[in-house]
Amino acid sequence: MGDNLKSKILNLLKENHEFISGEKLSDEFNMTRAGIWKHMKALKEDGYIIESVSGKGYKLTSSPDILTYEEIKKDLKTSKIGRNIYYYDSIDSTNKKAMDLALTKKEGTVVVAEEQSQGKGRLGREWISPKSKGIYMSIILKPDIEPMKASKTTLIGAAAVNNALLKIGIKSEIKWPNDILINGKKLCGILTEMSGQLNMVDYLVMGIGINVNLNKNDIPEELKDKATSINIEEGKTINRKSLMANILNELEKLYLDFIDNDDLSNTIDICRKNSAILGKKINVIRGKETRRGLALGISDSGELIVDFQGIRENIYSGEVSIRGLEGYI
Ligand code: BT5
Repeated sequence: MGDNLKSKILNLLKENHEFISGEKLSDEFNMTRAGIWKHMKALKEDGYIIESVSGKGYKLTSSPDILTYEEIKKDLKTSKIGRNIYYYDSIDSTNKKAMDLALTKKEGTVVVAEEQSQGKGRLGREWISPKSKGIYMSIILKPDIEPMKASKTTLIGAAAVNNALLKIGIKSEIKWPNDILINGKKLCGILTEMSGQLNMVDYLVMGIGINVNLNKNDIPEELKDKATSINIEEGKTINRKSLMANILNELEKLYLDFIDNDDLSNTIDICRKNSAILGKKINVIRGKETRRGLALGISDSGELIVDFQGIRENIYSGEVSIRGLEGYI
């Protein structure tokens, strides 16, 4: 209740560029002047700068760089993805939280955090998540599909990130199935987790981690040759709020194509056109086994087509890691 009122007050402050009197606010929300003052104090603690002048009232002069619904909704054009956001200043893992919430929350619910203490990569690996420098979010999806098809949603996520970056003039490459690279270094990773039965997915959680404004010092020594951020590559600070909203916008379009029309063609097209590995020699790592092959293409249903010494094989995502033979990718 308190939070709801706080966000209503915030909305009113955002809509008005002039001072609003304490009296008007207390009438509007049917609460005492002291009550209004308490909410203003809470907003200030969240990082909002609010001028208060006696006789004039309150005026919002600046908003913090945080990824709450209030802050991203201006740029959000979706109907369901991102319309319900759980925001955390700090959390262990947004994927873990989203998996816990998924059963009881609507499709499209997003969990986002400013930092993660136990950000997860695939296969028990770690995702470094320094505070307020990246976007760490998990989207709850409930597609009516078989578990075999679930890994395709990772490609939808990768295509959405690639498209959203292109919209702000940043060219990236997709390393099938779950990495986004700039200049051969990893900028974003996607981890899709699932809960389902033999023939039906109950829910999916698509976790997206993006290095946005990390500087060189934010990247641990052992990752320096394979990880990067938009800021490091482009030399400028990027607006995380609008990037997050744009990724959700792109994601919803591609996701609805997939579940409403069983159409993955736009996603596949983006993954092919912006691929970091097609035409290149790669190592395909499955468990302890590493095989060398040539990445030939991506099939219409999203598998990687690899030539292993003359024998073609379709590789399903989720079960392998891909390494380029030169450099990291
Ligand atoms: C991934 O795993 O790339 C999936 C990462 C998903 C992270 C998101 S953040 C929001 C959501 N909540 C979570 O808890 N997770 C998701 P994988 O392909 O296994 O890559 C992990 C490897 O990438 C690590 O072993 C490191 O080598 C490297 N790495 C770790 N942190 C990185 C970072 N911030 N940037 C680039 N590379 C990183």
